[in-house]
Parts: sequence; structure tokens; C-alpha cells
Amino acid sequence: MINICNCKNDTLIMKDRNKTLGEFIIEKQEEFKYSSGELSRIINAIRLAAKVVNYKVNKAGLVDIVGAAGEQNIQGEDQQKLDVYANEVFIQTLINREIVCGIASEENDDFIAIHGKAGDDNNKYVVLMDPLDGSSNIDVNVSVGTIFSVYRRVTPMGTPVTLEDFLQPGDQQVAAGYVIYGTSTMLVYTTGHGVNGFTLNPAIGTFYLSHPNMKYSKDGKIYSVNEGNYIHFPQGVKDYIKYCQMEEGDRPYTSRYIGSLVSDFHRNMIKGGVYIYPTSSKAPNGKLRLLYECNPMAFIAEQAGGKASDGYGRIMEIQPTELHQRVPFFCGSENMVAKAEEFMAKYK
Ligand code: P6P
Repeated sequence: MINICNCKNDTLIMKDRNKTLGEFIIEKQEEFKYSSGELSRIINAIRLAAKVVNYKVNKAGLVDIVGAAGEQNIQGEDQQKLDVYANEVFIQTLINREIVCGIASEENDDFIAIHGKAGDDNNKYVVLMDPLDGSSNIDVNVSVGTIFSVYRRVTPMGTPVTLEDFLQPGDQQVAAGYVIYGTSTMLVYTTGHGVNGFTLNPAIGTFYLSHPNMKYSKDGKIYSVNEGNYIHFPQGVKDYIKYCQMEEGDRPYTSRYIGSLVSDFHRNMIKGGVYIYPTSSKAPNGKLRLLYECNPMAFIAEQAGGKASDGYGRIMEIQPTELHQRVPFFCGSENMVAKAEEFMAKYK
């Protein structure tokens, strides 16, 4: 951070020149576990794709890109045109940069093995992503987000990537992050050395370090859960919700639920809070996907001093068994998640 201080008529005019994302990546290069520069190039590719998607998201109401694309994804959800568009932008940007050997996406039934060009099989990273999470909010102009997760492949270099390279526990992630397309567009990510947030200046298309070293407070007063499903929740979740609503100490808490994981997570990280998407009779394994929603958000949460659980144990210790596996998700301020786990433990 360079402070240029011009004192004029006793008025201090501070011109802070915030670090750009590009400068930050170069500066932190040596912190990456594998300092070959490939991980930096992945973050740079995501930075570029985020700008392209941001341009379209911000014009969603003006061009024919809003609304269902007329197809359904593996989740049986109507694919929104912007979902499909964002998926293609991120996939093509990563492929064109020749930096990954495989990609998995919420929008693709199977993973994509990248070995068309010579050398692709020698790329050592795979990327998993939800290209446009919260897409049901697109038509109503509510914030949506992109979530990404990066692993080092585990099968031999030089061979086509396999499912095993994607089914790794969250603890094996080398990087994770999200883009939030909100009142401002931000890229928030970690490489295991803390969490940093960058805000896009749309006038010049540059991300600037606006939220260095982001941290979850240990406690918070916001709980985020879709209470419309209350009667379907496990008893431990019902008890925790009633605990949040009780008049005692710093309670009742405030209920805030946007219906967009990235937005609820981002607000809770800044203000303190907990997000819960539990199992229910309607969603026996929960709704959120382990590999490209819960694990990346859990990596960020833990790097920010928060906690991420399935109601009983750490999300990032779960050994995945399938690409689109769903898990219950309790994530946010450490003491709030721990209290929710206390209620869950009573009925385990
Ligand atoms: P519900 C969006 O589809 C999403 O995956 C998350 O972003 C969001 O928090 C959740 O589902 C909303 O689900 O069932 O409450 O509408």
C-alpha cells in the first residue's frame, strides 16, 4: 500500500493506491506451495473469466440472456442462460490458458479431461466450480456468485485425469475462492495463507485489494437458514433456531437469508454469523454440493478463523464418493457453528 499524502490548507488528502490483484499474486507467488507459477495463472484465468461474466451479469436485464436456457442440469434444475454462459466462459478460459488437466462443474454431468493439446496431461491442477451459484436469483436482480476449488492431481502426470483426481477431501485443496456479483463485484480467495478480497473497478476492469486478511468474528448475531423448511429439519436444527430466537443475553439474533450461498457467506464473514443448509425430509443429504460449494467455502471459512461442519464434524475431512455429492452445511463464526453442533449432538 503506497500512501501519497498531499497536505493542502491543513486538509490531509490521502491518495491510497491499493494493490491490484495482479500485483498481489506476483507478491505472494513465493507463498504458493508449488511455486511453479501455474497456480498464479489459474487465479489470473479466474480473474479474467470473472470480468467477462460480470459484464454479462450486470446487463442481464437488458439482453436476451436472462431466463431458463430450456435445458436441465444433472441436479434436475432448469439451467438459466447465464448459468450456461458463465460455465462456458470459465471452462474456455481455463482450457485456453493450458494450465489445468481437468475441470468439474455443477453444470456438467461428468468431469472434463483436458488432454487435447500436447502437454495438457502434464498440467498438475484440477479445478471444480459452481459457475453461477444462486442462479434462481438472476431474474429478480439479487446477487449471485461463482465458487471455485483447486486441487493438485493425484494420478500420474502425463496420463488423462480420472475421477480420483476430483474426489479428494477438502483438506487437500491448494486454493479456493468465490466471485460475488453484487452491488460491487468482488473476488475473494485463499491459497492457505489467509483470505483476501479484491473489488473490481469496472471503469478500468481492475480488481483492487479492498479487504485484506478477512476474518470471521468468533461470535455473531446473524443466522441464515431457509426457515420455510423448518418442519422438515432435524430436531437439533429446530432447537438451534429456537435458541437463536430466544430472549436471552445477546439474543434474539437477526435472521438474514438471501438464497444465494456466496452472498449469505460473504455478509456473515464481514458481520459475523452462521449459514445452515441442513438435511431435511425433502433433502435427505442436504442441498449443497460438497465438492464445488461446501469444500471451497469451508477452506475460506477456516482460513478466516471460522468453522465449517456437516453438523457433526469438519466438512473438509469428508472423503467424497461422487462428483455431485450433497452434504449438510453449517458454516460461519466458530462459536455459532459449535453451538449448533451441540444441539445436533443431542440427537445423533
Ligand atoms: P433454498 C442456490 O441454489 C443454492 O445452492 C445456494 O446458493 C443457496 O444458499 C441455496 O441453494 C438456496 O436454497 O432451498 O433455500 O432456495
